[in-house]
Amino acid sequence: MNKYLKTVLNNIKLKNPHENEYIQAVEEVLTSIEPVINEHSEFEKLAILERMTEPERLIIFRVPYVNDCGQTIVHRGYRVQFSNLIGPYKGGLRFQPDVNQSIIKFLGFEQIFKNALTGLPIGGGKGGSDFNPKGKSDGEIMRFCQSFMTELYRHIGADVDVPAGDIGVGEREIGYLFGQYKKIKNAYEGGVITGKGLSYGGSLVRKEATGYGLIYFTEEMLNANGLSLEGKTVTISGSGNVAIYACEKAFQKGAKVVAMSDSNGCIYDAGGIDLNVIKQIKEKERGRIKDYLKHHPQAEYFEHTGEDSPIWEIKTDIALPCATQNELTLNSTKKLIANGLTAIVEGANMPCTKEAAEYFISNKKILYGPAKAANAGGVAVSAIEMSQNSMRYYFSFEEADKLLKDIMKNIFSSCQNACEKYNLEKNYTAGANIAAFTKLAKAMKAQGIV
Ligand code: NDP
Ligand code: 2IT
Repeated sequence: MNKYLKTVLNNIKLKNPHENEYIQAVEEVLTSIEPVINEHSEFEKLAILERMTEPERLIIFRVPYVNDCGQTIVHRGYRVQFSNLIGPYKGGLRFQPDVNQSIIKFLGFEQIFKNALTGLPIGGGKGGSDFNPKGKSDGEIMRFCQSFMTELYRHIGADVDVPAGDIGVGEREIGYLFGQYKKIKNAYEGGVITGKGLSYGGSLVRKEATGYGLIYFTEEMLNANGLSLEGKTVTISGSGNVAIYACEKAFQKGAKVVAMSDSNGCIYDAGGIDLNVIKQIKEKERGRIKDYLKHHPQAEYFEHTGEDSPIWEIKTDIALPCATQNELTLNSTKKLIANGLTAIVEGANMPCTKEAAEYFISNKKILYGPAKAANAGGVAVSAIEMSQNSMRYYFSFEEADKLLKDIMKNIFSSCQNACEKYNLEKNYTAGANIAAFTKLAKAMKAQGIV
């Protein structure tokens, strides 16, 4: 590895010793941009990599709320404002008990590159809390969101930092967060948060955007390699926002989704998943995926017990991990490949462990669509929501969907062009990192030492 890259990576490991997810995300980017670093000897003097890997700021705050029993509970809130090189900090909020500094920083770091790939003017940020929304009443969720925003509001703004949803934060939470922001500021600033409900400033297609975008990207990648989605078997981990709309679009494209999961286990329905039942269980009842069998007793359920998710043991042409980071291990990778996998495309952020990702990349027969390119549709339509808020005008579903489709197409082209330019064969991970990094490094150089 190039000496400058090696030094930067070693320093990051020394400075952030317990931040495994953050180090994993940085290492992947740094190892794949070597050909660009070799072309630019001035980057070292300008500390381009040191600046790109150090967040502009990381805000940590106390979030107290009163639960339904009258007990005061204290959580920790985070917002990392990683880079505003090409636009306001932009990225979701995650409410999940595992949330910690490493996870927020890895997500914020990934977001800088993903957002650059969309071609839209958005920088990178991320936030969240170790609060667990599961099993909480609407009142508890509302009070938690209000408390979270009572601190966050002073750090955000339509031209400063624009949060949105992620795991555990959907339209309900965004509504409560926005309501509290508006109350504090006494102003309707629609572009301060995205993923809003359609009745008060949201965009058509935002709900569907990440999942639909993932399938548009998959289709581009397959077509470029002489393949198509028609008739393919697909398995999708997770059954949240990304997974549900990836499933919907996959069916529309003539593929057959046979398995989905949640953190407890996965269902397998050989005839094809009944997505209306999944929507009913997950979007309305907030229930467990196992309940699918009450509606479809012919389906099978496999409990998630060990480290590896049972969903990756199911034979499939296309695997779409859409749950969480490091959900797909080397062991699962080998099983998927032994079962005849054609393509893996990431809906979740960094769903493959380091070893799994490296194994996929080294296997030239597998097409591998990396998260920061393939799941960028969500944030892209968030940026389109911001544009509509500024214009005081709304696009139709067809207009917003067409913009999304074109963006995903362009993202795939950017990855492919970088692969061609640097002779990377079909290593779209390196292609995505190089395309985004090139743009960001240029902006950083132009803006001086700040
Ligand atoms: P949701 O909260 O809507 O759904 C998350 C899903 O993943 C649930 O089915 C959940 O199961 C499952 N899951 C979460 N943690 C685990 C775990 N540790 N093991 C197994 N399953 C798990 O979130 P989203 O669909 O919005 O997000 C999913 C992924 O996509 C995340 O990685 C997110 O960062 C990424 N993403 C989201 C975007 C968006 O616009 N929402 C945009 C781009 C990426 P359970 O209910 O049992 O916890
Ligand atoms: O990971 C992601 O890109 C998101 N959670 C969406 C972020 C956004 O600002 O819409």
